[in-house]
Amino acid sequence: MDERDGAQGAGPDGARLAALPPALRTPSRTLVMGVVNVTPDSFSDGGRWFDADAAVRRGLALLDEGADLLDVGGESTRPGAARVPVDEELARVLPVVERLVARGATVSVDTTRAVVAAGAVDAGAVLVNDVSGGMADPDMAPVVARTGVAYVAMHWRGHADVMDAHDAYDDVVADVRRELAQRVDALRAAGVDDGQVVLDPGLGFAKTGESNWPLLAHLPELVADGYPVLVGASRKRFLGHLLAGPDGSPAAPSARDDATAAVTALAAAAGAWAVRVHEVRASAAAVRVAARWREAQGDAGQQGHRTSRRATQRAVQGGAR
Ligand code: PMM
Repeated sequence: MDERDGAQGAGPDGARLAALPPALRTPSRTLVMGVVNVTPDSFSDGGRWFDADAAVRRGLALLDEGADLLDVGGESTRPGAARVPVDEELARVLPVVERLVARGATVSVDTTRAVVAAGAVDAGAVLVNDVSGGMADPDMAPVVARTGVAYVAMHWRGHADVMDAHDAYDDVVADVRRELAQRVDALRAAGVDDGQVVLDPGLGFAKTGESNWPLLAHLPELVADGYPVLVGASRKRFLGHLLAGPDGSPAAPSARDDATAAVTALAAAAGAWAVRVHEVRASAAAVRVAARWREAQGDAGQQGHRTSRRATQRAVQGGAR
């Protein structure tokens, strides 16, 4: 992606992600976004939090476990899933957003529809998490521009019912970065400010199996493009395959949480802005480990510098062996 003026995130008021509470704009560690799926059929936690009361309880429990923000979604993106009617999505999402905001949560809405995004922002959401990066609904970018909310543009090549057929890449890392840069151009053209944008490589979306690993391994390159980066590895199929049993059958979604936390630690060490996870506690610990790790790398660099200066002094004084 080209380095461009503003790519470091000066928003209209000079702040990156200005719609978010100050602590979440330029946090000292990777943030943990807890997933609140208000869907009967999400692949990883399908149906468990389907009614509004249960979803709100789940959101509050995730905050207790250390979530920094909550991502409320009413449409499953499970591979093969059919679309939910817009009225149904609105009815699922809006009451949950409103009630979690009323309880003090920082809320993101996971939707590809502009009308749902606009309704959720009216209900208090400060971030729109659009897995289509604006491709599914031409009205999305204008809503994001008008409201000034933070906006996650994820790498996407088609809805859940067809996405597995779009897993052809020459070089998955270069292709994803280029296609994300195209989304940023389209967002700019619609009046969205660079400072509103978070990018996401879209693990598992039009990426079956092996193409997810290079994206994780090359995360520092995406981070270096200058936008905050969100990583959503939680409970995904590629982790199920990694942890397959002796008969080759993938580990169940609920058995992928330890691997998810391992990805969180590595993504945080690579400089991700946030991770999106179903189980928060282990990831909340992992981001803290990674923050100290990165901090100590800085210290170690300085200590190494001091050590080598001492060695130089000894050498100058003739004491070096
Ligand atoms: N993955 C899912 C849903 N929303 N949003 C972003 N930004 N990134 C993701 O990787 C992502 C997402 C699918 O997981 P779910 O059905 O368990 O919520």
